Amino acid sequence: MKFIHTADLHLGSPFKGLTNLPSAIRQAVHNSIYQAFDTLVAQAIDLKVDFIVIAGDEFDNVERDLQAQLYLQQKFLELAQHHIPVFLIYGNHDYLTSSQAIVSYPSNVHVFGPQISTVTLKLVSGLRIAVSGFSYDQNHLTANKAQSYPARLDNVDYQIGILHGEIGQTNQNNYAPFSVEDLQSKGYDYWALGHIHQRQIINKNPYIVYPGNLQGRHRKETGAKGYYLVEWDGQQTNLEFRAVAPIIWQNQQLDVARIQDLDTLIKQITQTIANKQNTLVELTFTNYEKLSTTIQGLIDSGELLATLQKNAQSEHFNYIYRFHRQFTTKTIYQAIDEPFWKQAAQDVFTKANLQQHLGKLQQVAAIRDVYQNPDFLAKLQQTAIDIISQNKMED
Ligand SMILES: [Mn+2]
Repeated sequence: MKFIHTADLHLGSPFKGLTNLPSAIRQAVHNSIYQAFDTLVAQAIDLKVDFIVIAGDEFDNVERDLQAQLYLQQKFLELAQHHIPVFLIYGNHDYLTSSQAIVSYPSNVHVFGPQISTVTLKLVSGLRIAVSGFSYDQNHLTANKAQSYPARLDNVDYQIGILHGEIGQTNQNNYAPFSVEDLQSKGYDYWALGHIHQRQIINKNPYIVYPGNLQGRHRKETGAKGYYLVEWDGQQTNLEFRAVAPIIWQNQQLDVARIQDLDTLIKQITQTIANKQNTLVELTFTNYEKLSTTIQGLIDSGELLATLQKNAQSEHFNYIYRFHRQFTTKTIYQAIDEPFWKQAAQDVFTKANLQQHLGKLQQVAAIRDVYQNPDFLAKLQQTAIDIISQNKMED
């Protein structure tokens, strides 16, 4: 028995902030999710999987882009022609509302409603499969839904729980918070999770799995993206990650500490991103302060990046969409003029400023006590220093 576990397609993603890309690359990015799912469906048919599980956030937003809906309908029809069932839930991004205009899916697709329910399926091989799940009917679910899933059915060979959510405490987390123990206690054979876009196997016995999203959509969703092919041999469950995302977001680093001239820098940049295809690269220069000021000028002004971008190929591209300048914190810190910093700190962290900041809160004795503690000003200054040195020296 084998099935595909995927989640978080986010069809209809607007891909904000990519307006500066060359049009061919921008088009490729916009098509990428559809292309990734095309590949998934083609492989499902090729591999003759028994069914597909989609664990929420099929659509990027509640209104559900019509093109995305018709696309999914078409893909589900293709799967219907090959007798491949689909079990799906909706997540926090595409939760069910009464005002949605929704296209219908063919009968091979089972959509779970807002109440937790279980459906069974008998495979051609005779194996009996149960799938339990529910769809969001609101953006936030602070209740622990996992605990309300039914115990494993006795008369099935394999039971799967589909859940869109994240590990956390009830009422402290908005996405159907659960614990690993909650899931384990149900006795299911596999938990098909969605919501977290980073692929991860949380537990192996039974498998509790986030497949991650199918296609990265921005600079924080880096690396290969795809789905899990899950096989059960009657004893053991085995997982195989299959990358299908046509475009990869990647962070690359280049240490520029020893680079003294522009030719070397350009050569090393080119080498760093070589051998990559259809990759959007954020390139971080480490030890940035070691570069000469003239080279820094070319980077700071955006001229170097713009030039490299202009020369980038739009087919099989490895495109740098952003330079990130990373300074050695210690060095930059020493570079701040010491007397100047001290003067600034004295000017900012005064009793008068603090009192003004406190306002009416001064009337609360406990708060006033804290503020009047002589160590407090010093602590505040140190905190400011820490924050500045950790976060603010980066671009
Ligand atoms: Mn999502």
